[in-house]
Amino acid sequence: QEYTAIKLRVLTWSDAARAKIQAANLPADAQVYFVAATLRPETMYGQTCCFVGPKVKYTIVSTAKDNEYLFLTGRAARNIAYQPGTFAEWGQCVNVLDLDGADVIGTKVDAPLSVHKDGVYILPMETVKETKGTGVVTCVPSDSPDDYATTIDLSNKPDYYKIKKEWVITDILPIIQTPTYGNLIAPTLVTQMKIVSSKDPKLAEAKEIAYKDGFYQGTMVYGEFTGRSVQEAKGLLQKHLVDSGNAFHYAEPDGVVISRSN
Ligand code: ZZB
Repeated sequence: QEYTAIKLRVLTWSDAARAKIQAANLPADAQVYFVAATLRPETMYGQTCCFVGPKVKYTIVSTAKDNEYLFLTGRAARNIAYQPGTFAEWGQCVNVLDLDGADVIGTKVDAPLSVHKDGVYILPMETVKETKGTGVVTCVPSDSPDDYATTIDLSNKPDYYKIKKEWVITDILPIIQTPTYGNLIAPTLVTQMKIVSSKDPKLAEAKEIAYKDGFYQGTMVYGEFTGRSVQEAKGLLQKHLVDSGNAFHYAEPDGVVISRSN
């Protein structure tokens, strides 16, 4: 799978994460980035939050470049260390601190290209898979049915999810128009298919439809490439994000988990 890995810079830590980070003695000028693996770089304008699995294990690793640290699963960190470019030395990723997803909920991050310029929050998504991508999922509720369904759940039951209601952005920005589903494909599909929660099995089909329709029929209705097809805009926005230092390519090895004994 060929992902674009988007870097969301930490603005303020949640209380639980701050305590552990202080104990781990990160340098004062450390820049930590949540790394979200996406197949949809053209949708990044619409990021409203970023998801972690509350029970998933994550790690903060040093890239040994410019006081830069990455937050992601240990498995993804090792895979990325074996791709040239992101870490100063090939194969060298120094683990600084292990954290649970639950620790970082409420952290505020800067999401590149998002219209929410003051930052967005790290929120829980129970369906995040530890074995896919980086275990960090940036949320675009206009175009991802899973993200929309999770947003509704979080906004309806903030106490249950141990979050503040004001961390959940429910205002949804149209980014892509398709002839069949209008300019908010994910909310439209969730309503039409009577999807009732973020764990509804019908979400797999909704995601399939949203990918296909968005890619083959979609036109950008927001941002620099307004009026262009999604097929064109995808590559242009990926390049823009990579060239500006806000993302890098992440090719996930198929079914192979690189591991080391130490
Ligand atoms: C932003 C985004 C915007 C995404 C969208 C999708 C859509 P796939 O198709 O199964 O390979 N994702 C990434 N990692 C995980 C994970 N560990 N657990 C759960 N979900 C994950 O999945 C790739 C997409 O699934 C990624 O692209 C990411 O969400 C999420 F408008 O990033 B995406 C119709 C989908 N639209």
